[in-house]
Amino acid sequence: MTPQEESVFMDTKQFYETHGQEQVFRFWEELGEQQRASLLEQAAEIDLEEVDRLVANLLRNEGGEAKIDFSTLKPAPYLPIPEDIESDPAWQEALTLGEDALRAGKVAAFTVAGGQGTRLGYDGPKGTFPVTPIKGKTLFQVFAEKIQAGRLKYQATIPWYVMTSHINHEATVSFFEENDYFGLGSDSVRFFRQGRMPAVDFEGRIILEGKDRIAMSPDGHGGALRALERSGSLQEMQDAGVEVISYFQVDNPLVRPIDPHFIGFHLKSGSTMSSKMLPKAYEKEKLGHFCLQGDKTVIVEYSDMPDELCAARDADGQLSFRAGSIAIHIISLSFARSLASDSSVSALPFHRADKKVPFVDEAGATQKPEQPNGVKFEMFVFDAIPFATSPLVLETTRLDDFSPVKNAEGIDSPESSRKDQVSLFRSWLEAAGVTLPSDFAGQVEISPLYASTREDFLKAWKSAPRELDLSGDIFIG
Ligand code: UD2
Repeated sequence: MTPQEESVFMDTKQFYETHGQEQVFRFWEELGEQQRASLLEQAAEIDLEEVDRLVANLLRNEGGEAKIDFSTLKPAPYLPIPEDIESDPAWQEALTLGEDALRAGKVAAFTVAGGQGTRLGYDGPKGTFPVTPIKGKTLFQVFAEKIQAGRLKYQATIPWYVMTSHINHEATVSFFEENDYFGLGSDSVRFFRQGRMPAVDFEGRIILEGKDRIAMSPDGHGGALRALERSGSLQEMQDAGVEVISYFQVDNPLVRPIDPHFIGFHLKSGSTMSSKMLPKAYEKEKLGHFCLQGDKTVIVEYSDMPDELCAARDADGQLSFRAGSIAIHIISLSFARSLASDSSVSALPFHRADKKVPFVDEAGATQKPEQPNGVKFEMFVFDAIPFATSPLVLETTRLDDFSPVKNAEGIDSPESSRKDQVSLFRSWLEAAGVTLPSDFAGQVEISPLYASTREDFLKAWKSAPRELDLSGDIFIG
């Protein structure tokens, strides 16, 4: 090491010692030049004061962090979806507003794709997972085609931002390159990495996962706001005239990334962060709950909601806290910028997640624990809602917006999602007057490039109906 490097190391080590984190350098003497440089780089990325604060608040419960008061929690109001959108003046007005905003280039699409997808057991960025029933298109391809359909329909460049993490960034970008950006053009798809946080043990000590590697993990999708700002994406959007960001998760092939009704309601209501909701299908469905705490709209995550509130029912038998969040939002650009840059509100709270974190033992070997041994810290994007002006919650229907792929089997699995996609596409065909045989057992898939909404499908079909072979799978593209 040069004397200069030696002095950087001494300063860093001392700083870590003052924060009780000297164990991070315990294998220093055994490390080669490159390993030392890499460890120092990782150490420099960590905000130790933030770690101290989180350990005090979330591990030692020393207060400070605002907690939910369940005794005063109320269900948040939402705008219900009417039976027939087409004859509802408010929905038609929203449609016009949303379509105008799209034509004027005021909308950007944004996917959070930094998660690790552990539950699915798939080795690779989740967006590269095949999901459609016949063609096996990947999640990324489905979103790309829906965005492309929106671009063609509204004759606008709808830029697409994709947030990755240090774990999947390269693989994600390569996947788009290999697929020629699905025809979107590389200049209108932008990738940026989210931040990361160190994992700590239950005493608050930063965990080493290798002699020269700190256990770091993505800082949660709430990290999107600061990562959007840090990467220059918000400035870029502003320069391009974008005013609203259509936010969605990577795991949901039924999402409509370009939904003019939703955009229109957001604009019309003066909301700065709007959300789609579904009535929960059952008490413990794994959806955040839209609630009111005082006059603030908040989302209480399913894992934090007490059982009795999940089960509470209104006089008519409906679940009281039925408004479930499906993690689809419209965020005003100005709001995202204010959150990311104003330090008084930028600090979205961190949540604690106890996890099995691989660690290095005294002999320097990496061990995989059987039980949770550490804590990861994550921010949630929906914690921005209490800071929003007039946050709107809009009801949608399940088939039109939500069938995520989260688990390898059962609920929210590739199989259940394929089934839902087929049900949606069948319903479009039936609305167009195509009667499938009662014993039809095939798959149905409609390409977003043919139509990505029911209305567009009916229009396209009416103008050029096709002869379909109903004896097997039906693909319309
Ligand atoms: C999320 C919501 C839940 C409900 C559900 C609907 C949270 C905490 N809960 O549950 O209330 O709306 O979705 O499907 O969000 N991600 C990142 N970076 C990270 C962590 C996650 O980009 O550091 C992305 C991830 O790629 C995925 C999304 O965020 O697209 C959701 O993450 P999750 O699978 O941890 O959330 P989940 O399904 O428990």
